[in-house]
Amino acid sequence: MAPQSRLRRRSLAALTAVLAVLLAACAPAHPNSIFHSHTDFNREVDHLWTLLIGLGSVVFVFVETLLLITLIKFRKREGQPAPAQTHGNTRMEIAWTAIPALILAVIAVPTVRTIFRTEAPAAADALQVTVIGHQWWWEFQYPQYGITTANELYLPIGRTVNFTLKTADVIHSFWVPELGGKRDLVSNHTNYLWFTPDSVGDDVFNGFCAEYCGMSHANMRFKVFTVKPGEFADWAKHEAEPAAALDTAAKPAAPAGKPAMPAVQVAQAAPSTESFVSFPRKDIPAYAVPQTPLPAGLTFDRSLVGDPVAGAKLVQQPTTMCMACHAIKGNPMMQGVLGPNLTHVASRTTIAGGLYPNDKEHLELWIKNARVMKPGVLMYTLGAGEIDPATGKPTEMGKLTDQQIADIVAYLQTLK
Ligand code: HEC
Ligand SMILES: [Cu+2]
Repeated sequence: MAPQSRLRRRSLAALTAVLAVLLAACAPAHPNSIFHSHTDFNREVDHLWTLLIGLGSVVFVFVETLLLITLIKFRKREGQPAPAQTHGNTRMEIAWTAIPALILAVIAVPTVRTIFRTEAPAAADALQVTVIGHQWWWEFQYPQYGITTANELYLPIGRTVNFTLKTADVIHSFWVPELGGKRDLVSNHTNYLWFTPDSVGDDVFNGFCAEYCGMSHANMRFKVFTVKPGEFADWAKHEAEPAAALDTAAKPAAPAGKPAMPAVQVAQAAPSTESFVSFPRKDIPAYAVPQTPLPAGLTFDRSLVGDPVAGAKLVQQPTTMCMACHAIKGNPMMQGVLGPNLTHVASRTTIAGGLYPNDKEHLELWIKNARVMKPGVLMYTLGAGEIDPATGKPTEMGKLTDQQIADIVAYLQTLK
């Protein structure tokens, strides 16, 4: 092949690659991009980054240009004598020491300023949120409001939120790329992080664990909803309330064939939030909806209709084990802290650290065999005859029938 056409081919290939990269940048949604700043924290970091990449580019272009000129101009030519050899050039040496030192000084000032700003204590009137990392889900407490929830944060726009970061087990890292972080959750040590969400438009943000923490590290996600202050107040008021009580005693037995669906009405009549626009959020953007495929081999009899009243009784029976790990506010039997608080579990859009949508189908399979649904979880395999992947044997725990699970799920879905 003629060298001319080889060069043309290579340039064409290079151009195509560059174009492909540029085109990739045109995709409309960048849901997990750190360059879409929606907080003061991220904007601080972004300014610094822009400055650094700007100065870095100037240095790069300058050095590469000099290099190219030198390579071309002073390249070896046929019949040329060896060039004069020089040793040392004080003026140049001073220049190439002083100029980088100056550049570093220019970089150091805003860098240190950004570190100090983002490490400073949050404003005293900040919204306080305690984040506790668990293998592999997030516990969120709002001590000022008496709320404990999991895997979904609601934050009011315009109010600084101060996160107190802790872990129940190993090191995790709290990161919402578009809002701020990442900052580690370290055993026996408390870290802090604050930012002020100012998003208008985008209001659902993906969060991640950014420090490898074991088998289901990649399944330890969460969501942040930034809402108007009024909506936040409604949400907080509702979340602080005890769970909607099902009248387990007084209800007459459901007529055969038509199970007690009216009991769900009881839950809806509980004190709730009329002004809250969408609760739980209905129109979730595609990038925030989990697409996790279901594990093979799990089945459930979908023809069953659950009875929430029976389910309410089941969850607080010692044999089902739920009480060992889960709390439901307002039910003195349910005080467990090893798993997510279930008081308002139906108000969340996802379960299991953002791994699955929070719907009937996924809840049923989850309770039947959580350890198949999400590798490594503490929650037992509870379905009768199900193999517990931790032991490879049929489970000894719960031994719930599909009907019992359907009842439990019907109850959980009333916990709005
Ligand atoms: C040994 C402790 C344990 C027992 C027993 C247990 N769970 Fe869990 N449960 C957990 C843990 C831990 C998680 C979180 C797992 C994860 O996401 O990694 C969880 C998650 C859940 C979730 C998803 C909640 C969310 O917001 O992500 C539901 C619903 C649930 N459990 C219901 C039940 C019910 C109902 C029972 C009884 C039938 C039960 N669990 C028994 C520990 C337990
Ligand atoms: Cu992790």
